[in-house]
Amino acid sequence: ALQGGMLFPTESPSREVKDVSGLWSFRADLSPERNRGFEQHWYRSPLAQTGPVIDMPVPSSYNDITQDAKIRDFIGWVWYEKDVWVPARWIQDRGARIVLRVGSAHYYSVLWVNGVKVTEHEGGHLPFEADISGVLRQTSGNPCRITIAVNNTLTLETLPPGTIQYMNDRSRYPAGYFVQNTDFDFFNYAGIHRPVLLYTTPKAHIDDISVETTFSDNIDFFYFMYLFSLIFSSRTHTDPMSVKHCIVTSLTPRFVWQIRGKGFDWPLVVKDFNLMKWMGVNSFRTSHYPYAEEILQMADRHGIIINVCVCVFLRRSFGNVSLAHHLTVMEELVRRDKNHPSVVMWSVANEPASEMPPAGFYFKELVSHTKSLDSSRPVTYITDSNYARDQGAQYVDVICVNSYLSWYHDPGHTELISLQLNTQFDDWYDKYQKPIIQSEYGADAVAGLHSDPPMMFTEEYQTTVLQNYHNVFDQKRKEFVIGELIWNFADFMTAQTITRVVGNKKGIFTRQRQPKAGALLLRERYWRIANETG
Ligand code: GCB
Repeated sequence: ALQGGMLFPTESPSREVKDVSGLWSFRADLSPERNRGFEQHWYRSPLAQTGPVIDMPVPSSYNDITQDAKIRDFIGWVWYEKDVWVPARWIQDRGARIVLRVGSAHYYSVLWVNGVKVTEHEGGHLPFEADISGVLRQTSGNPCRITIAVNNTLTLETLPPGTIQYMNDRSRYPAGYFVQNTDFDFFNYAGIHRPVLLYTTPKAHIDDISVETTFSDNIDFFYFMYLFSLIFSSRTHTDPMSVKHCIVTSLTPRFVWQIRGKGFDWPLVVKDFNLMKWMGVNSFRTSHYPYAEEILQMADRHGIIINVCVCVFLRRSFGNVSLAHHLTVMEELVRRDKNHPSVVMWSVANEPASEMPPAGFYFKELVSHTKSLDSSRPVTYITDSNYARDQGAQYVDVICVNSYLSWYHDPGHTELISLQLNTQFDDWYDKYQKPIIQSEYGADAVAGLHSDPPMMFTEEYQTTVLQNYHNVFDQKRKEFVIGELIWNFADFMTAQTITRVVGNKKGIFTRQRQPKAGALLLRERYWRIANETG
């Protein structure tokens, strides 16, 4: 189990926070083995002394910052460095603890301060930190030099997993040529994605707290009511809009924008919350990885509920190594997010290969471990497996199903959605008698592309798919369907493949956050449901 807490750094009379984000020096290690930085100890001296450096903003993905496709598609170690001034009183005050904290960096990170290694961390979306008081007091250096090496390589042991494939056919590929294969559908943005902070606490300090939320209402027998009641009782600024009898109407914001990739960006976060409120959305799913804590804080304040996800696409790895790492990631996630009233359910995976035999044991362990970390919230994972072959649904509290009827199956045949979706829901419910959320559904639409009768990739086709799903939701939510989450809030970047036209276009907003016809359809629907259910 993890040692200690991971409280969000907040200023107080006894704690100071210094944000050292901004412009950092940067170099990608383009050497064939990608290991020159470690061989030549790039952390020992200023980075500019061991080779050329470029400016790199933090927080931001590095991929889209330059004009160089080698940087966009880089796989391996990149090196970041910044000189920062540590207030003299922090260093002099022996009762002060000085901590260096990285909100997140994708995927594997090593940290040095003045050439001394202070920590390393595996995992792309959760914070890590190191007490650097000792190093700062021993190495007299001020300004102090922070060096962070970040490696985005994904393997079968990482979450999300991936594989590195060497291309050995010398008639087609140069020596040493390799590619990163992944099974997930978003661009593998990399770099330092969330703020880098220095903060102090007194030596004797509170390291962790646990807030227990209680119910303020007689809400118990439906799961969706349970979901909502958590917010009701524990928010300090309660939104007067009553949501307790309504279904989860929702979407998946990605907080990924142009240029900065996955880099945390306040204007984007506030814009996306404004768009969600404009639409009447009452929840969202952090679909494929944990989002920044600032986003959870926004959700707490605005009364939007979240289902937090830890990882994606366990398509191939069901080994013991990945289970052990997966349990650790759940510990890090629950430690970080347990006190957010907006977090109403833990999701341990997205579209795993849950029909494979090892999946039964894997999900049994994963779900029970998560429940042992937090017994107050339901646990789920998102499945796209066949109900009859799925091995893990028996362990979850809510069944979350993704389906793309008339898209990946029966393309063009929206008239089949009603029959197939009814069958999908009845199959799952008859087998498990558990509440069901449609956790993804949708269709790609290139904004501005039109056709009537509708054709795939037009705005009309997207709205027709949504409308057909909604007709079924409206019947089934009287029974056991407790939520609908459209895929996706906004278009987003993916790897280059023949099925993606500069990214995934299933957004109801473009990447620039302009609405397609589907956004207006959903806006009308969500407000109508909110009004009907009071
Ligand atoms: C899914 C995945 C999501 C994809 C989506 C799609 O089921 O969870 O990552 O982007 O389908 O559009 O194919």
